[in-house]
Amino acid sequence: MDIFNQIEEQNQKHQASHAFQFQYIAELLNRKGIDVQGVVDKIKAFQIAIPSWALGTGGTRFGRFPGGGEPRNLEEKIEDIGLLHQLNRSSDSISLHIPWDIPKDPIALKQLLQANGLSIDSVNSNTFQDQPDQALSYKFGSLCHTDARVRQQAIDHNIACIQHGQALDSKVLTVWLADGSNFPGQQHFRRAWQRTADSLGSIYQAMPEDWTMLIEYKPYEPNFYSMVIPDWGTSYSLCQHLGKNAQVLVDLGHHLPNTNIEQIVARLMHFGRLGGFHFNGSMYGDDDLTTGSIKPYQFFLIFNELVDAMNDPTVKNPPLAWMIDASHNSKDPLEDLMQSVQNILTTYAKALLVDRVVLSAAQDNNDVLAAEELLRDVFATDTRALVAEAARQAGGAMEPIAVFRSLGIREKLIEKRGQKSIATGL
Ligand code: AFD
Ligand code: MN
Ligand code: MN
Repeated sequence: MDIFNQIEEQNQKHQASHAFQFQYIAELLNRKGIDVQGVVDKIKAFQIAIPSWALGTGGTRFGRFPGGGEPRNLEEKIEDIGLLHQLNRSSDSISLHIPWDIPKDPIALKQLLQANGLSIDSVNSNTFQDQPDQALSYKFGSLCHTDARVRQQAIDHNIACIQHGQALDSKVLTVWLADGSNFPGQQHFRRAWQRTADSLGSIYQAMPEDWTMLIEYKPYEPNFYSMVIPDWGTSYSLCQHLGKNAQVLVDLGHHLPNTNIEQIVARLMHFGRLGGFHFNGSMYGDDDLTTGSIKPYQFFLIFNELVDAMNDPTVKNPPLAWMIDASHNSKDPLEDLMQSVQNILTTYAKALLVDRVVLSAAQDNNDVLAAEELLRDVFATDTRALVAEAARQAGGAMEPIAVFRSLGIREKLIEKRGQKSIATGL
């Protein structure tokens, strides 16, 4: 049986209980004067890019435990994401990482993308690993390096990434740097910032007018003393230095515990400088867990700020590039991605239900309890039936993981690609 029929059949199986649950939430929202189909339409329109490096099992510091059937090349990665998109109708693009995904035949790839209903989201550069054919080492940094020749090599790599992206109609370059220092005194902080800014400037100059550069920050790496771009402030300062086509990228896992991420996204959108978003979940730091798995309330508060700013016509922030950035060490990567997408959509749906007029009034009147209770009430609302309805209307599966399992997709991938195939990535 093909996947389309299987989706139909599974949806039929769930239809009775879905209709019951959807009717209940629709009635509840109607009473509050919310346009239910309008919410469903917004959920349908929300698309989340999948990174090519999240289709295989992530490595731990001590080893890698692949589950089998991982994509062996870019074509197979596209097939995997095409499948995801067919199931959930919410993952219509793919982010590439160079040199892991150098497109060998862009024309054929574009056809494959089209056949799968996909496009290329962003192109990510990699100057955090030395490649075998590389002349100079990034041991002491890349764009921040003290040696101009190393910086030039890293600049050239980023420009090559832009060219690969152009061949596939991408318009976004994402830069994440592992540059930093391991010990106090090792690096001159001000000069390291300046060298990084100058190097990014050269890349920015080489970028086509209609491209965006996303600059990702991260507070630490294991064994580190300092990162050159540790926080949103540094990322923002670099964007200011570069120009209007540079934007800050927020990765949910790149904050120290208890950081108020919702406030960060609100600030950045207020400044018109939030360009993109990497979804994942984290307990301690850059854990790259399933989105929404650890701190669902915080995740909702973040989405609440995003939606608030997206709905506010006075906010001049460009549309955001949404992407999952996760690592799957113990779950099937495709199942984990589907779980993440579901969690993102149910949380987005909640944020859409916030009555912003009432919330603003409570805030202006300093009615602390009313403001907080309004958010808590929405957070407690079960939005799963709204997301299932969006999937159903879009021709996707109301229970995508159930379809994935009942079709034995992983087993078939293992049969085709082998138990020991390993996808490129970290
Ligand atoms: C690393 C970083 C960051 C980045 C990814 C891809 O932590 O999240 O987005 O590599 O470059 O995992
Ligand atoms: Mn990231
Ligand atoms: Mn990360």
